[in-house]
Amino acid sequence: MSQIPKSHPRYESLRIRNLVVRGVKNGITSLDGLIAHGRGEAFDYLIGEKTNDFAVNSINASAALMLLARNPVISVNGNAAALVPEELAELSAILNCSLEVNIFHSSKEREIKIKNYLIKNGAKNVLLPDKSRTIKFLDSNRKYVNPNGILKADVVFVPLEDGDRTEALIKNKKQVVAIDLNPLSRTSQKATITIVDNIIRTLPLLIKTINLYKNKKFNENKLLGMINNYNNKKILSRAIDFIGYFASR
Ligand code: PTJ
Repeated sequence: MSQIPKSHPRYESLRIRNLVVRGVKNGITSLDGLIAHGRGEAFDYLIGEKTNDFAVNSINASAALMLLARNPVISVNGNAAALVPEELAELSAILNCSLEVNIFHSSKEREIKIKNYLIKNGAKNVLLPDKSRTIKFLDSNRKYVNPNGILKADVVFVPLEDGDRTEALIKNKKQVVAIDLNPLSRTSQKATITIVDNIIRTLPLLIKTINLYKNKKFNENKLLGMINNYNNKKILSRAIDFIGYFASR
């Protein structure tokens, strides 16, 4: 892996890219994860590589939804694990919920490596899919779920993935919080709440927001009000408008 001088104008972008490359080398991230990351980089460029107000609105609503959930669960794939392992562990601790390894490109070996990597980074409760339990309306490897995690969850947190699952989770009567830099993706369009931002920037902010709501003892009505006032279609339109404006400057 190349050493990047801190003075490089694209230092932060190259630093993040290296995390994914390291993930591949350590057997955590799939080769396809590199392509997914490149797509994300392109969209990140188009949103100015910063957390915009439309993402902050989604993060606030997501914090409320996750705090109100009876059985929230955090789904983890090879890219998310490589990029934000400590933050995923912390989120699972503050929500008192499980992390569940769920990958598209089937590999038992990679599932175990992801689990061990999360534990090494502080996670206490990491579930693996149970090959005898499935959710409906899905044919890919993502259909296999853990009965104590995704199967019984009412809210599933899905940080960055391809678009075959969110719609299926919704049809399985679950609510989905997704992070996706591409506001046009199937995942973005189908999720209950879509955070159009880089997972690297979102996770610390989401953790901060959940802690704030907990410290201020926001009650159920207040949290429900935040969710009811949230409109995902409008948020996605704002993100798409922003990209149009940003690209035409
Ligand atoms: O580990 P696996 O086998 O489950 O595979 C995971 C990947 C991500 C490879 C798989 O789900 C996949 O192929 O995904 P896609 O179809 O490439 O979609 C990934 C989406 O995530 C795209 O819409 C990207 O724009 C977006 N994305 C990529 N990097 C980031 C991101 N969104 C937020 N933050 C990122 N850093």
